[in-house]
Amino acid sequence: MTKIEELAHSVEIGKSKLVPGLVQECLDEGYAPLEVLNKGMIDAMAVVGEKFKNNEIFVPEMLIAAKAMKKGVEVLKPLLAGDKDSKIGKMIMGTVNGDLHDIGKNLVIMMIESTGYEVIDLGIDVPVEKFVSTVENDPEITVVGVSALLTTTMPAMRDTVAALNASPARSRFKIMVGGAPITQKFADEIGADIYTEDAASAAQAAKALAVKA
Ligand code: B1M
Repeated sequence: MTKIEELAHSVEIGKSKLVPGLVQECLDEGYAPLEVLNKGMIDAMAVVGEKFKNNEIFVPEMLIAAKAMKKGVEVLKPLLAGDKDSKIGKMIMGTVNGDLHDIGKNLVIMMIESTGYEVIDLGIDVPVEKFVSTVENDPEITVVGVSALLTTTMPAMRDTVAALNASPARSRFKIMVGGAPITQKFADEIGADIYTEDAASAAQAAKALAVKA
């Protein structure tokens, strides 16, 4: 088993104590930080999801795998976040009402921060009103990021985007959406400005917005 396979296996089975050391060992062996993230952790979470779907594991196992991944991400964070340029913008980001998934959102925040944005993390299970009041009360905010991981919380994303679209402050911010069940078609349908598939493309899109502004 290669070191990165060992890492992926440890994430899958939720070995929180082993994972940070294995991430470091992968880096020491010359794996690039993004490769460690993608092959050693994100792919492992996909396996976890598959096993959950097939009733081979249950919510507690999914939770401990998530905790293990978070520990690993902490080691990678300084490497992936890079040196921040001067501040290029300010945005908020949250996972929609009813949805507790935050690993993807946190990665998106980390990558966007690396471009120079100040990102206010609204957290998980964020009520529609919280997105709206936060952006309305801070004129510096030019982007609102909305994440959803469940097909059952896609309606909450629709509601959030609808409320943001109805805001009197709408002309000064863009709405970015993403998350595993979200598609460009859905983003267009609900009136979001930007859909991106992963953290790296979300960061590119946010940076492009700041350049245009
Ligand atoms: Co949940 N869960 N979960 N879960 N969980 C999924 C999402 C699921 C696909 C598993 C499965 O069945 N195969 C499934 C959803 C099925 C569906 O909706 N069709 C599911 C389910 C069913 C559930 C529960 C309902 C289970 C239950 O209780 N019966 C429950 C719901 C709780 C709730 O939210 N109300 C639940 C609970 C949990 C845990 C709490 C145990 C845990 C989350 C812990 C945490 O996040 N702190 C958990 C986990 C870990 C998963 C899986 C295994 C992994 C998710 C993850 O972190 N992936 C997941 C299976 C899977 O994803 N294949 C699953 C890694 C992460 C890096 O990817 O989040 O997709 P992701 O983020 C990506 C992109 O989506 C994108 O960029 C990120 C980085 O590249 N992205 C954006 C995300 N947000 C973005 C925003 C953007 C742009 C891009 O712009 C703003």
